[in-house]
Order: sequence, then structure tokens, then C-alpha cells
Amino acid sequence: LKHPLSSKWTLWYTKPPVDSSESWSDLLRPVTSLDTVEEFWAIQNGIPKPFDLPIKSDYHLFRNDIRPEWEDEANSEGGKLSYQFKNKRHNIDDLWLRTLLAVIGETIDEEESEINGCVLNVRKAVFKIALWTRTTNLNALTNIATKFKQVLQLGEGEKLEFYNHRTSNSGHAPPTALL
Ligand code: M7G
Repeated sequence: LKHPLSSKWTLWYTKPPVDSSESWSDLLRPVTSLDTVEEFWAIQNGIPKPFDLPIKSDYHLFRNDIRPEWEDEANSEGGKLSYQFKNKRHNIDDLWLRTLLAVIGETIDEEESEINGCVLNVRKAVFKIALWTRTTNLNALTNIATKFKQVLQLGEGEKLEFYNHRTSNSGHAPPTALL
């Protein structure tokens, strides 16, 4: 017996560049797709955990055939709700798993979900976990941020950064909102 998820999801991996000639699109690859709970656990148990990934790598889990890129039409009008932290205080493996389960379980926004996917960035000294949303609707984002903070077990005063893809893909723009 298999337990179906409400969407199909594809896991993508961005590998760290070996040299500067490699572009974003050379480094980004789909790994596998899943649409049941059992497939999710088989994949989760078979791939490296975030803490074991090399610096400059990313995991991306995206709904249906949405590519984990600003350019995809499902993402182009949206943005990302991002949490950045040093691993000292938090267990990245646990926070990423909690994020994945909330996304595939659709527990953050249930009907007509605004969530296209989630991304883990492993960077020098920091990790980032983000939800990518379909729109930049502040009402929807505020609700999503409240739930996402519970998933990440953040304290009362802690904020998430929202970046509109329109502005963030044109350089290192500051966040559009703190939620
Ligand atoms: P990042 O991985 O989002 O964050 O972007 P970082 O600054 O913490 O590393 C790093 C770089 O990857 C960007 O400046 C772009 O060159 C490239 N890149 C990242 N994303 C998400 C995209 C994308 O969606 N489309 C394209 N074309 N390039 C991207």
C-alpha cells in the first residue's frame, strides 16, 4: 500500500562549481521525482543530509514540473521566504526535514497552495532554508510566515526575510519585507 501525496515533487541538486567556467544551469540537475510518502522516505534515507553536503551546494524540492528558477513562469511573479542561520544554534538536518515534511504534507497553506517549493543553500558559515511562493501577496505571505516559523521552531521575535524574485535576481537587493 502506498500513500499518495497531493502533488508530484521533484528533488533537484546544485553541485558546487569546480571552476568559474561552470554556469548556474550547468550545476543544477533534477535527481528524482516522488508522489508517495514511501518514496519520500526512501529518497530521504538514501541521500546525504544537509550537514554532510559541500559548501555551495543546494537542494531544491519543487512541485510538478516547476523548475527551481526565477525564470519559471510559476515563480516569476513570486518570491522566497527565507531563514538564514549559523548551524551552531540549530540542527540543520532536522530543520530541513521538518520543512520538507511541511511542504509535501501541505500543512503550511492547505488549499490552492502558494508554495511552489523549498530550497536549502549550504554556504560558507551559513545555511539558508526558503519557501518559494507563487505570488507576493502580503496577506498570504504573512500566514505562510507564521506557520513556517512554527515549522522552524523560531522564537516570538524572530523574523523571516521575504525576497521578491523580480528584485533579487538583479543583484544583492535587500529583503522586500520582514515577516
Ligand atoms: P543563490 O544560490 O540564490 O544565493 O544565488 P547565494 O547568493 O547565497 O549563493 C547565487 C547565484 O546563483 C545567483 O547570483 C545567480 O547567478 C545564480 N542563480 C540562483 N538562482 C536561484 C537562480 C535562478 O533562479 N536563475 C538563474 N538564472 N540563476 C540563478
